[in-house]
Amino acid sequence: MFHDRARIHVQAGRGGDGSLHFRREKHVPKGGPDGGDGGPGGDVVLAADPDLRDLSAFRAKRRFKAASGGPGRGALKHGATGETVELSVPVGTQVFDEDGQLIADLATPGARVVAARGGIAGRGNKRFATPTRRAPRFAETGLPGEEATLDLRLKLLADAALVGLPNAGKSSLLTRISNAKPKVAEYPFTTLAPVLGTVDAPDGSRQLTVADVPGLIEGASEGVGLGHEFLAHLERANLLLHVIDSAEDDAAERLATIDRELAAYGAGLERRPQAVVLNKIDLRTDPPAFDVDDERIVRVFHVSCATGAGVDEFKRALFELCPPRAPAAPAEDGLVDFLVYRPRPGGRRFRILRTDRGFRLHGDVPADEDELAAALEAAGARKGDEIEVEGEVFEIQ
Ligand SMILES: Nc1nc2c(ncn2[C@@H]2O[C@H](COP(=O)(O)OP(=O)(O)OP(=O)(O)O)[C@@H](O)[C@H]2O)c(=O)[nH]1
Ligand SMILES: [Mg+2]
Repeated sequence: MFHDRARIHVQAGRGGDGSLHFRREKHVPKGGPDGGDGGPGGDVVLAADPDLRDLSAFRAKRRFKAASGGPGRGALKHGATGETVELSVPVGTQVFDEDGQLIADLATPGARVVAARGGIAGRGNKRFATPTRRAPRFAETGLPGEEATLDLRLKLLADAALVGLPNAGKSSLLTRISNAKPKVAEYPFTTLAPVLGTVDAPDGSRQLTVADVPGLIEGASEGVGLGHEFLAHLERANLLLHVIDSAEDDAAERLATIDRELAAYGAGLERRPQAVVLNKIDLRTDPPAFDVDDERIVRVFHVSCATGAGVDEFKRALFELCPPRAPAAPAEDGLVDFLVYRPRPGGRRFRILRTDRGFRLHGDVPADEDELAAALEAAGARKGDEIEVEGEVFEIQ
């Protein structure tokens, strides 16, 4: 089974208590305060792992708790930092909070987000000593860690995705062009879960990923058949490959059926560029007629997955139709940037990135301070962390 959704509960560790302690040494009757601080609680972190295929690991275990920080002790000993719990998720996982707000989009290998921040540690009594209060008889307790219920949603990352009615030959085509071996059979709904295939350029210079998604039928967007469960996996494909069984003469009608479902699903799928692949031409004596005037249709191919006719040409063209994605911005001075927060669509004017020194704001500085504060909090920033804004470094207040 393929699991593209999971609901998990994360609980960060509690901060350790500060110590209430006075120095005790031989021949020193009244030592001063020397209670150390507690250690901060451990975070729960989600990290995108390119080796994971889906979210099925979260079927067995859904609750995760990071370790508490250790208590401070005398002689100014700090408590140990609570160990972080790191949960691996497949690349392409989006994280939503209970209100359905997107917290993070872990769309690149290694991308991380702090899903629950560890509690702040309590300070030891030494910290409260002043010239007038030389023997503070108190220390702080640590604060509880954050807790959250999160919805994880995997949206596959592919350059192109195969769409079409059941039995059109989508899986047959993926088998022809890629390393994937999806099941092929003469009955509808053979493919029950999305499959990703890697396609090598004929000259070996590039690779593309193509997703095979279960067949769509009329009503798919409302839950008929299997399709709508998987329409989300089309969202990130730059090109839709519309496979049509051309044995019958109603190709345009079949195209329209699928188009209605894409439009009903929304998310811009109905505006995506499409290549039409008229398959099963071996079953015809004449070439299939297809004259649909639609600006989204960038190319029309005639192929037979049975004989292989037209498949090489299709494969070559696929590399022209899917230009290389812009390479990720080169890391300056070895810094690794991870997207950790992106405001909701509509307000996508800035992003908070995590660097190995702290955080960096990309894009327009938000005029609304609360918006910035919320973004920093969602990104896991704490008071005292550094954030770089337009080349200047600030301490977060
Ligand atoms: N004659 C002929 N048969 C084909 C061709 N391509 C696929 N088929 C057959 O069509 C049937 C369906 O092929 P699949 O690749 O499983 O179709 P699909 O679109 O993945 O179907 P679902 O997974 O059910 O959505 C199988 O019996 C294939 O062998 C072709 O070019 N010519
Ligand atoms: Mg299939």
